Amino acid sequence: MTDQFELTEDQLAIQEAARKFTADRITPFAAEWDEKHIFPRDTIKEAADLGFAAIYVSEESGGIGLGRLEAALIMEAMAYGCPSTSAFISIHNMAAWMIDSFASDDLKARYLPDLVTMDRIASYCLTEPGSGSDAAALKTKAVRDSDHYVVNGSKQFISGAGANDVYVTMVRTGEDGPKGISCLVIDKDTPGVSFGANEKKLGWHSQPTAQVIFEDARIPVANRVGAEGDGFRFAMMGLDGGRLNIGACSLGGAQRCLDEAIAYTNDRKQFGKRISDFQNTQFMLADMATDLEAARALLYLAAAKVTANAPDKTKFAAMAKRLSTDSGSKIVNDALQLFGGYGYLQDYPIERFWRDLRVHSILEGTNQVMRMIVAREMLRQ
Ligand code: FAD
Ligand code: 2MC
Repeated sequence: MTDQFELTEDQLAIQEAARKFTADRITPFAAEWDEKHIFPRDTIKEAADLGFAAIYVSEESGGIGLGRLEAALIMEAMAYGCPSTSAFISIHNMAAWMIDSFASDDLKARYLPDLVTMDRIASYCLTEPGSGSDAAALKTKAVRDSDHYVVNGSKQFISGAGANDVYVTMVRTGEDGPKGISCLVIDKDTPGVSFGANEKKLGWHSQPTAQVIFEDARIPVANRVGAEGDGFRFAMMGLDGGRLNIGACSLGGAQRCLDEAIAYTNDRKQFGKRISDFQNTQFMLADMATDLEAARALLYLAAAKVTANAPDKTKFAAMAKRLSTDSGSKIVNDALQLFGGYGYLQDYPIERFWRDLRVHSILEGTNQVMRMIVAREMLRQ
């Protein structure tokens, strides 16, 4: 091991702070949030007090101005307690970063102070009922009327919809395809903005998911982020970081289940022996640990590339999201197997992690789309 592959003292300190916050404020409560579908707004606000709502928002705008590796460390640590809550905070970070990076000074001044403290929480709205993977086919229309846009359409599967205060929304202001898309910051209480019913989901119970519906909603032109036609690029750049964080949430969840599996198999006896004495158990634990370290190494590398704005950052973020989320789910599934029937019960945390991590292979771009991004870039070279 050389220094080249070690975290710095600052990175270890931020990781330790996130682990302590998780142990004190997330892990003891996560099962109840899941079971009772509690959205832990107070805990999320406490995370913001540590800077975790604006990890890569600049210090000038009130954020803590860290890089994507630090963000991944924080998300991974919080996911050790609750992947759903960690991912929810990640989405807010993505939306806040888009405003900080691309919005006018006026828009930043109006929104960022409350977003960095999470006095207001932001959603990211790209997906529509008719456009999921093919995001550039979105149809929500924003028609210019003097100094406003009149917005009509709907967004599907929006994390935080109905609970959150601010909606960073991709809309069509021009031609078909990616170049006709713009990005608007939309307030919850705007007349013409409403929300669908809270979706009933397999996991991610600590946060609501719903449609956002726009019916002649009048949004000031001053709430546009960047120029007309820039929205798709901004949305994709946001997702480069979001995908790292989702991957990190899978790593954190998988680490937790691996640790639980080690403890359980050391304790549980069958055939007069500890389960961990069977070679099958040892080989499974060894493979789980190996796959986790491999995924973590790729994710940390990809995070460093996104921070450095490396030319191959999008490809690496897609590779890392794909590997971390697929490996994470496999590790949790293997942990569940090692728990036998008890893994299937809510008495132990494994089944919650199994449910929470499953969606990471679907959202922020399915793992098929991740392969498409990687292959496209490989074949272009
Ligand atoms: P589809 O695009 O219809 O895909 C269906 C299947 O076809 C998938 O397996 C897909 O991989 C495959 N497929 C599609 N195209 C191809 C292709 N070219 N090649 C090979 N296979 C292909 N979106 C937001 O904008 N904001 C959010 O906050 C948000 N939160 C979410 C929270 C949850 C709990 C969920 C479930 C989703 C959320 N999403 C959000 C939406 C999410 O990003 C989409 O579900 C995802 O991008 C896939 O879109 P889709 O569901 O329409 O599936
Ligand atoms: N960074 C900067 N620019 C990018 C980019 C990136 N990562 N990705 C694409 N672009 C640019 C690209 O360069 C091009 O611009 P130009 O023509 O000037 O070169 C433009 O955007 C269009 O890109 P493509 O030609 O690649 O667009 P296409 O429509 O073929 O496919 C695809 C893009 C499939 C990668 C995109 O639609 C995608 O990522 N789909 C998945 C959708 C998704 O991830 N949804 C997640 C919703 S959020 C969520 O789930 C949450 C839980 C929050």
